[in-house]
Amino acid sequence: MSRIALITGATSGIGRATAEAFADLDFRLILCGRRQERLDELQERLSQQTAVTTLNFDVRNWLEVDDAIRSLPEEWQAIDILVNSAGNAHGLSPIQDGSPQDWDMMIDGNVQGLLYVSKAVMPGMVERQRGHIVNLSSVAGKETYANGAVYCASKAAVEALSAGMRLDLTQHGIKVTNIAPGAVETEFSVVRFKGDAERAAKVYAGFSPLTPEDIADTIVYAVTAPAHVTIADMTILAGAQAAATTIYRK
Ligand code: 8X3
Repeated sequence: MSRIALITGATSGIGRATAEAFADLDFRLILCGRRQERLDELQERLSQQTAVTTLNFDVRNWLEVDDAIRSLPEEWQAIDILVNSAGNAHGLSPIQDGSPQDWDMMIDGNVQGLLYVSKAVMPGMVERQRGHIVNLSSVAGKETYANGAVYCASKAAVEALSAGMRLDLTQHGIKVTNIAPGAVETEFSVVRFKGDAERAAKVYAGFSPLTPEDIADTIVYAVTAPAHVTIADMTILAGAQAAATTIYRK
């Protein structure tokens, strides 16, 4: 039987591209998100290639997460791969001007959310003594940049969680991969700038940013590596990008 993959944040960006790439590999897919129409559209499309089911829940709410994952029919329960792709940035400003609501969304979504979904999936993986968890961190988890303290802190937490999970789960046959993308053109900056598409477009102006498919390729590489190989950590930058905020634009 083909492997079962649960992907959070599957309705857009890296999550959606990963769902598409996994469908090409015939993985059975549990697509998770909060925008039902997009989940339905994706399910309809990818069902032509593989078995697909969807779950609609907010990763920030433990009861919703736990209920949703418990509600999976028996044949979907043995999750082999978890891709923690749900995450967001909200605001880009000096910390003294930051909004506590924005901070909550980043800490709750990027850190708590990743923990909650993992908590719902890890015990089954431990019981089966196999599994693979892929956490979407960021170059922002490796280096802190001005005006991004809380986003960077949330991704630094993802880095620590990936390392900690690997320490605790390797002995149970579970691999943990940390993926740290640089500048990927998705809805990321539109969300960060609260719908200001013009400001978002400037982030990716004058160079070729990464695409969600570029990152999905690296995730595929990690999850299809032979059993004796763990891809622990990958940082993927755009070709014109030397560091988080050092981008050579034309
Ligand atoms: C997104 C990368 O550098 O734009 O995680 O914050 S960055």
